[in-house]
Amino acid sequence: MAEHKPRIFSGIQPSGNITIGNYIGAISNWVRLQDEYESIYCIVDLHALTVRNEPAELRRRARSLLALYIACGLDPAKNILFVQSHVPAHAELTWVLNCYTYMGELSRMTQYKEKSARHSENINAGLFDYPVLMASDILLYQTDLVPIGEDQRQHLEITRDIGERFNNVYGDVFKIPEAYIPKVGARIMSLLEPAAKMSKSDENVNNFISILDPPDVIMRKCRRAVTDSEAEVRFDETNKPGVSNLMTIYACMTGKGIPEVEKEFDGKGYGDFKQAVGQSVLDILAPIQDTHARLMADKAYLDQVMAGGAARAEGLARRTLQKVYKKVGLIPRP
Ligand code: AQP
Repeated sequence: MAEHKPRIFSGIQPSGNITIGNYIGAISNWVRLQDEYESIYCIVDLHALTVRNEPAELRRRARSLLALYIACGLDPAKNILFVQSHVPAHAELTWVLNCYTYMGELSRMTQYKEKSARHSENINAGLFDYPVLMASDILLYQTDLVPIGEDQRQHLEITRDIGERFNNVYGDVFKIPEAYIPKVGARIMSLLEPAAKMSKSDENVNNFISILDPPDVIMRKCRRAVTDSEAEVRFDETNKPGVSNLMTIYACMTGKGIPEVEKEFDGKGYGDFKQAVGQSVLDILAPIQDTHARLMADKAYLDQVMAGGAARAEGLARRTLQKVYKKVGLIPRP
């Protein structure tokens, strides 16, 4: 009998070129987990509509993100890789779950508060409802584990709350998922403002390293990253947030522990340290960038992966959606 593996679901919005924060906090863990789990990784393009995009650019970024998933090491033969808008069940389940989610709990979401402050000209209902779409993404697939960065912890908690609330009324319809948040690298900070999270949609490109930045840009951004006046490579997130963030990046890129990094740079200045951080990022990103460029030139292959992934995801998602429709009292289509 085939062994039944627990299931993973996760995704990234094509809201910009993904950063080393997205790579360290999410994708690198997905790659590590892909053999142990049946994994479903989504390009959550519907989520990206919560802010304004240039349509052709959004399409390009979604395709590029699929190429990056593969270039980072996600094997399309082992994992289901697909685009959220290709599987209508995500939007359909969102409507149902909206009716089981309270305005009060959505208005407490940190991301909603931050994004509505940042996009005060466009505080749309989609931004408010973002966590319900995310809950639908996860619950549709009867997911066991959701590997995410720290910033998504609150959204995973509301996903669990919505799922449990629904199950309490209708029986065990949804599996209640657990979060998988890495111990190191769950919150990579902005390079120039280390009190804020590194984000791909940041207006200042010097705050993040994009996974597709050319080598000279990566080295320059590392050189310019904010540190402090102590000239001591020591991990102390409260008093040395900039240096501690660079240490975390270096540790994640090299696979070294933080104490080992402290020892390695004992007595060395920030110049040497930043050079080493930049080089460690380049070493990881160079092969990813090469593969990404090759895949982007092969539209037929990316289309084939997208179509195959959507077909497999659709089959799983429909099963859950039909169960939900039946439970809430909708007539099955004759
Ligand atoms: N700085 C970060 N450090 C560690 N993990 C991070 N993630 C995001 N930023 C960091 C994780 O990456 C995954 C994808 O996130 P998303 O695209 O769905 O949305 P997000 O969390 O809002 O990421 P961004 O980069 O900040 O996007 P924008 O700028 O569009 O809002 C998630 O697992 C997230 O935790």
